[in-house]
Amino acid sequence: MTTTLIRGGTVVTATGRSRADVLVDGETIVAVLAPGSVLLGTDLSRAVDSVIDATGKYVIPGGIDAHTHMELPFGGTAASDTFETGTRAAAWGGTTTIIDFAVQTYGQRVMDGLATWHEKARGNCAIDYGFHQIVGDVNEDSLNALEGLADEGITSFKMFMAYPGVFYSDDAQILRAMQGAARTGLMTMMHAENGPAIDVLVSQLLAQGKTDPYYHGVARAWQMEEEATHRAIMLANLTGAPLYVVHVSAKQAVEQLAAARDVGQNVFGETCPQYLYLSLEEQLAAPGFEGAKWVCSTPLRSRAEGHQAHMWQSLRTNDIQMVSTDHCPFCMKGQKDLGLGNFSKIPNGIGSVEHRMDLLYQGVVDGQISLERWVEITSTTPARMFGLYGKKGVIAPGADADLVIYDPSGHTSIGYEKTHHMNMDHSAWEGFEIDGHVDTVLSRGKVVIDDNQYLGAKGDGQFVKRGLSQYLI
Ligand code: DUC
Ligand code: ZN
Ligand code: ZN
Repeated sequence: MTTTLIRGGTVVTATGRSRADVLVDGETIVAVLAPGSVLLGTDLSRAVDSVIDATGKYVIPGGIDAHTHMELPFGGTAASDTFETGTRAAAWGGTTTIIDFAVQTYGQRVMDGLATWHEKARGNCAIDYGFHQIVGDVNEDSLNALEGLADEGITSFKMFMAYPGVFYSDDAQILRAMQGAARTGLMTMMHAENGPAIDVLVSQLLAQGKTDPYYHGVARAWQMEEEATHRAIMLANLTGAPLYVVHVSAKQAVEQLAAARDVGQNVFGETCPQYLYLSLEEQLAAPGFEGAKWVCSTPLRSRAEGHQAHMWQSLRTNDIQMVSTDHCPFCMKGQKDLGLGNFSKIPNGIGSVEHRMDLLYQGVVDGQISLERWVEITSTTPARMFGLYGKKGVIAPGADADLVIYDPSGHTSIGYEKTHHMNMDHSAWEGFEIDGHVDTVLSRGKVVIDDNQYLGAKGDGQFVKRGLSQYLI
């Protein structure tokens, strides 16, 4: 077993920061020590196999991106990152665990869909990974399958109120699945947009010749998100199921969640970097077909209406609990361009798995969130929300040595095709400058990124079985 001492850094957790040394034995953190690293008279730096100097840097628990879609079949194509390329890019950006979505397609059995996702990921990942289960066909058989999901280490499942004819579940299906969730303690995750109403608006816009990417945002109006969020909350309220709404982008949807939480309902919301930084006016409305780079659902919202500022505020007030990426990359050539002349055919998704930690750290620099809150919303809460806490999301003896050494004096220019590691021919983040840098990344004790080099290997990452959410009551 290799022993490593990370010396001289400032250890930052969700609850505070302090100068401390971190001792790693094999894959596990074994001690967090007062600086100086002397234990029972022994200078630890002489006793260990390797020493990493973290002087002037932050030592944080590895990021957990609880919402990714590697290789997701969507819109007649598939997300361009494989588990290999996507998890390697995640490691570059200081994320050491992803939770991807296994898909049950319409007519398929849940456990068959899950088996397919295991096959895609097994032996290919650079970092640890878990799965949520997408239930694309709620029927008697899939409801029964949900009962056995926790035994597989999958303690959350997602349904869609959008995408009729693909992933869509109607209210009756959602109600039945939530009844199961209330019984089993599985977390219900919801894509909350009113899909059937959106489809009417899409047809009307196309009939008027409004075919540019911008109209994707017009069709998927905030009212569609607010209404669906409210409906999901009410169905969860009726059944007693815990509810986690994914990729919240509209301030009105946040208000629905906040109101439910205020009266004691166990509901949660996740947002994504794109809803903090990007907008309908600046990105989706870009000239020509450029806006296709930012077609995702829920869509980017209007800055004039104040959604982005409200989202940062919600992170401060805990009306939104965490930030994932909804990483779902598509190349412009051969993928996004399927929607030339018809915005509804543009595959939905943005690639961000590599940039989440940096983009949120910039929020610290800009005074939007505290350093501790950065760690909380990118690592600790995801771990607690999805049954990983203890092993992940914390720097403490017994935890996996998933660690990031982050340099606040460093700099990262993100986004250009040649400077990121995601399998994309463009970047949604081109031109973003970050006042910080991911220097070193350890994944279960192994240094996988150091000094701008990738030192890991395909297959380093293991499937992680998750327990129930810590947020259940
Ligand atoms: N939204 C996206 O942007 N892509 C994949 C699926 C989704 O819900
Ligand atoms: Zn979704
Ligand atoms: Zn998603």
